[in-house]
Amino acid sequence: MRYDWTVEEITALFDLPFNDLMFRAQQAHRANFDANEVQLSTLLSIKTGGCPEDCKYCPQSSRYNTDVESELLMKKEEVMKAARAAKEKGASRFCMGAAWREPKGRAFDLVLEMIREVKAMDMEACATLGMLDEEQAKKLKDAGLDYYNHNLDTDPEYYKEIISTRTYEDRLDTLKNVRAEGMSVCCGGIVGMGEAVKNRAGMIAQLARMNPHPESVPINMLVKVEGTPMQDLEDLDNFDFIRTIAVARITMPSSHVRLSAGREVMSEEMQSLCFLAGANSIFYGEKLLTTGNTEADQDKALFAKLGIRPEERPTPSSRRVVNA
Ligand code: SAM
Ligand code: DTB
Ligand code: SF4
Repeated sequence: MRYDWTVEEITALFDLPFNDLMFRAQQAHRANFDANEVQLSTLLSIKTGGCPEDCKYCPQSSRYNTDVESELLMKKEEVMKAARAAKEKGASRFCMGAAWREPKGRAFDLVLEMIREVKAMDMEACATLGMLDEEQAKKLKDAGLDYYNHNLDTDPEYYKEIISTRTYEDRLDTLKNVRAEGMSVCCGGIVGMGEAVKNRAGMIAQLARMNPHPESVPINMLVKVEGTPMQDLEDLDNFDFIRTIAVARITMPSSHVRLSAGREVMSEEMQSLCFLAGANSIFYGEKLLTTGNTEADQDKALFAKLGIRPEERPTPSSRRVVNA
């Protein structure tokens, strides 16, 4: 396994002829995974809107005038109902998201209770609650949390154009605290925010230089939400997105690469190319956090056409690891 990828090397991967890139991605994928299995995670926004941060892509920031209203933390019973439904539909992981800068006070204690109950249902638990200090990471671990999602979103250079209320370093510190407690890291970014290929390569380099690599790498296509500063950005070329997935697969061969936000507007053929490029995880269920997602029945139909099976609960330690 390599942890010394340079931005130049990664840019060279982005520049490969498409068929060569896909071939390399398939080789890495097949050496580490069953190429016909995809892991299913279901998301729930347990605390929506009213966020003090200024992430320019995000409909939940209180600074932008979007249709998202600020809501209170959901009641535990409602969250458990959603977790049970996700399990019944076949998801192996339940991810709870909160529009917070960081967790605080009684609300954090309530989230810890939710995590304990999801674990009692025999599902993997993931949360994304903003920045964490060491003590908060420990509390999450003690509650049984398996994964913590905290994205880098882009490379350190382009980051300054996207968010001003927290630094890249803050993000890396949170990831360090998650790792120190032995939780699995879910960390990726967004493509289609007007960044250049070198920024995409810079983001992948940040992820692929982590040792160990994040176990889960969500690659989101920007969802352009009305009212956010990014509402009128130009559409990303689909091939640029597929290439990003392939490069993530090659550089982080034993990580789950998730075809994340943006699937709702992708054709079946586009999604299939993403799977061919090495994506082996999706968000499953009709909603992401505040925006729509492909219907579960449509996903099942596509899986049937492609001969893809949902992955049973993954056991990272038993994965074969082969160099790219
Ligand atoms: N507030 C917490 C945080 O920022 O860490 C957790 C929730 S936040 C919504 C989780 C991630 O969702 C962001 O880091 C970003 O990568 C992704 N995201 C948010 N809005 C998006 C959009 N419009 N399109 C694509 N991805 C988006
Ligand atoms: C991630 O990388 N993508 C998810 C999850 N982690 C939390 C969120 C996507 C959000 C898309 C916009 C929305 O629904 O609000
Ligand atoms: Fe808040 Fe997270 Fe949205 Fe940023 S991405 S505005 S921190 S909810």
